[in-house]
Amino acid sequence: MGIYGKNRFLTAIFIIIAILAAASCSKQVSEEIDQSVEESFMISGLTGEPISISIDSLKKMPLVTKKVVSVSASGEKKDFTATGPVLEELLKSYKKSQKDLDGIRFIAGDGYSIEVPKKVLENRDIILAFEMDGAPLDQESRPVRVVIPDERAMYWIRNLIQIEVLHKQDASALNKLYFVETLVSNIPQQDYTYYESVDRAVKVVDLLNAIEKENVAGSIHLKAVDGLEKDESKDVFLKGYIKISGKESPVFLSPDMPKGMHVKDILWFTYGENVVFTLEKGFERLSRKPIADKMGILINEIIKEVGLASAKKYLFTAENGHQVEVNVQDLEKGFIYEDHGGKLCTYFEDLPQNRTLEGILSIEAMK
Ligand SMILES: Nc1nc2c(c(=O)[nH]1)N[C@H]1C(S)=C(S)[C@@H](COP(=O)(O)O)O[C@H]1N2
Ligand SMILES: [Mo]
Repeated sequence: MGIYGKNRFLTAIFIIIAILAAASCSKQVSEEIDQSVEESFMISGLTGEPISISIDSLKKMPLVTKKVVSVSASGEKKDFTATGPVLEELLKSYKKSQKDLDGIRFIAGDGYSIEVPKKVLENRDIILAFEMDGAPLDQESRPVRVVIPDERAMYWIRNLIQIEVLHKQDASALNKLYFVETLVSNIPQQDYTYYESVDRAVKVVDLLNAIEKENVAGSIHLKAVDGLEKDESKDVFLKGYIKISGKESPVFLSPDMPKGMHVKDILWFTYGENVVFTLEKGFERLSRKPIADKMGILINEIIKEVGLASAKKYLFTAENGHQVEVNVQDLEKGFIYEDHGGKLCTYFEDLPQNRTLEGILSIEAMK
């Protein structure tokens, strides 16, 4: 390489260094600009008008710094230190207390949202963290990461943009129980791709329409086989699917919903005065008993598990429309089992078998 060539080489290196320096410089500048943007989130439903809360104003409030452990759905644990005011402190400036609220919903910028039930509001500190481990939050978590020590990480919402204060009517008594297996065999099903497999799913809209045509108010309460319980807004629920075959079914999900909002292995969920129960999942949680060459579950155990209203008589309805009334005393001898064709059937031990139904759809507490 001649002198001239060497110079050209050095010039090229110099230019590259200059470009890199400029790039890193402008990156720094853009980060600074980003941080100086007034970050904020909204609170709705607390007072008449929605309120905007700036992160700068949070920083001026009494702060807590707390060592916390988050436990993910898979059981993985992470330790960190969260810094921020508690929600109760923020509500105090509006003369409110979280203990008096019916429920709140945290809404994130990425489409994730979660309802925090009254029980959690009554018992837990809710930290509105703007710092983790002494450093500003990462881009995914800003402007606030909610931290509720001793509660599941599903409540620890990142990227908080809104707190919706919920106003709830008293939950209605549950009068009618449906079996999901029979329900879904009578409504349209479709293919649903779930990771590597193609399973079957139904639209939540179709499922709920098969139960009740009228508009039902209130949240949906779901319980999974591992004991997880969760409220979901009707709006969110109606946009989703229930996957009914393959892994983790029944699972509430939707292709355009963050995975953290999916509810796997549903044992039951409520819809107004109705509760939809999965017999197949009942076998994993309730005691089973052999009937002939099949396994059954005591009807009373199912009723107790879902909290169906007590009554003197219960009306059993099959998918073909056949109905029988059963006295509460006879119920303790009753079982539900799945026959060889996959149909859910009733069986009443030591009783005349005129109470037997095939393709059982629902059990209703008679008023
Ligand atoms: N904005 C937002 N926050 C979220 C979620 C999400 O998808 N988006 N997932 C939640 C769920 S289900 C869990 S288990 C935790 C996971 O927290 P990690 O990512 O810090 O482990 O965040 C919660 N907060
Ligand atoms: Mo999660």
